[in-house]
Amino acid sequence: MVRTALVTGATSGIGAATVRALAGAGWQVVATGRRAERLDALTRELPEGQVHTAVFDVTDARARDVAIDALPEAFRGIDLLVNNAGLALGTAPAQEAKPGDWETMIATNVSALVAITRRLLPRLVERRGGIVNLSSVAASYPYTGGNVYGATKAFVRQFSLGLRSDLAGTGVRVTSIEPGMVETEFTTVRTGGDKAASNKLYAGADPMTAQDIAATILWVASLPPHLNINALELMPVSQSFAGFQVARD
Ligand code: NDP
Ligand code: 8X3
Repeated sequence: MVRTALVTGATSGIGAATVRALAGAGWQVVATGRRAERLDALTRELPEGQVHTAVFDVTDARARDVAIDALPEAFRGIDLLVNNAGLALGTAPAQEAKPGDWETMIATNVSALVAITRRLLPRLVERRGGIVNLSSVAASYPYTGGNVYGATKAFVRQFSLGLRSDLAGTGVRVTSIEPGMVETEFTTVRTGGDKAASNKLYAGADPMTAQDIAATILWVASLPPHLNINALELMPVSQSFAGFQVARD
């Protein structure tokens, strides 16, 4: 039986790579995001009929409902939800951050993620499906300027564990994927379009790639049904931990 995945944030980075990886493994995929032309290009790359695109802003409740209601019959039975759409905005310390950036991160990374999950849960339960949520190392390790972004990802991690608890006995699997540095458009978005800052961050660092994370998501989704990866933290070898800071007089 062909299985169907719905991947949010499929226009770029980890989401686009996940659509390619799942489709390559024979899954049907609903690919979502705001940039229609990117979704169209992705669809053209893959065998006809394997990908259905749904263009909507995850923070727009009405657009979300319309898109999910409009899924064609062949794509309605979702077996895997990949909650990937998300973003960081800004690197300033909390006392200098823009409140609007905080609101956007919470709306996208938290409120939209829980709404989509709630909406699709009955179908996932019916089909003993799975959920993969994109959290981050920022959920566990605070860093200066990570404030609300890290907090949203901590929410995602804890929500994932809470879902595991609630879904006991349903056969539905839930995984929190917690990557460190992955080279995507993430930093360009975070810096408000500063491509040079993005290039500088990744230069010489040998960061993880979107394909690395997509292969991990595919692996998680392909495990035998009695196995659940609760949480999985990944980093490039080049990235590790630094000590606490001390502010002195
Ligand atoms: P990208 O910026 O490359 O991709 C982000 C995706 O999210 C895009 O497809 C974008 O689509 C989508 N998105 C953002 N806002 C919305 C919205 N309001 N409605 C619909 N879609 C939206 O970043 P990544 O691939 O790196 O990020 C994917 C996920 O992985 C995020 O949740 C991120 O926090 C997480 N992550 C990333 C890490 C990294 O180092 N790159 C590390 C750890 C976690 P569009 O703009 O077309 O709508
Ligand atoms: C993205 C990784 O370290 O930039 O979630 O917060 S980090």
